Amino acid sequence: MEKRTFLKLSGIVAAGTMAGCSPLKKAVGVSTLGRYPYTLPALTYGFADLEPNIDALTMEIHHDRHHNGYVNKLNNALEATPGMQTMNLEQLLATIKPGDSALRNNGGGHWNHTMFWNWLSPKKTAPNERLTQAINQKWGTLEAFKGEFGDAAKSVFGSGWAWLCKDGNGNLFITSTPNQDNPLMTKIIDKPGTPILGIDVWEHAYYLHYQNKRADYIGAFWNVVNWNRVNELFG
Ligand code: MN3
Repeated sequence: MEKRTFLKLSGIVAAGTMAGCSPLKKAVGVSTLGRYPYTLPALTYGFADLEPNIDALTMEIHHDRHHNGYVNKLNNALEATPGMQTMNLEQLLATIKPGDSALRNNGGGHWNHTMFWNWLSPKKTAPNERLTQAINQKWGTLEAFKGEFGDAAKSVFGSGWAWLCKDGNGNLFITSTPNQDNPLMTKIIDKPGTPILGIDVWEHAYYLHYQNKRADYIGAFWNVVNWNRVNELFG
């Protein structure tokens, strides 16, 4: 991982840990990723605030039940592996191996969802000049980038995520991972990187409103992307 980005992610973690209680309320981008024992971060907006793009009931179930489940199971898995309790979540994800199923599924689940809530916003935002330049350099236009990212999200077979990542040289690339894997799991996945945007394409993320129409959910996702957060992570 690029040092600058790693420090930035670690800084977020440190800020979350020091603030103690519900730091997600303070500012977009500040998370409670922290360390063991992990807690479910509060959303910075209401369940209904992303409607009609993402419906309130989906947001509520997704956050309160699915994400909460990953947090609880991650803490349970870490109870059994005390040697890993002192790592922060990014270190943990970089350490685990393919056979560490509970830590892989639930550590990934907690990281992915904490990031996901902050990649969404009811406010209209846009990529800044620096990010726009990088996107144009790689894909030609923002629309072309969205097309390729959308194709990656559509072609995840079953459950998983699509990502816009930065590699070690700061170059952008699109990738996807199955289940709750993510590009920080350097010992597990083929194409490691630092995610600066991700979309959850598990059916639980969209099925109530969109049923089998994953492409419509992906289209609507762009209406609620928090580009301020993506700009910040791009650096
Ligand atoms: Mn999910």
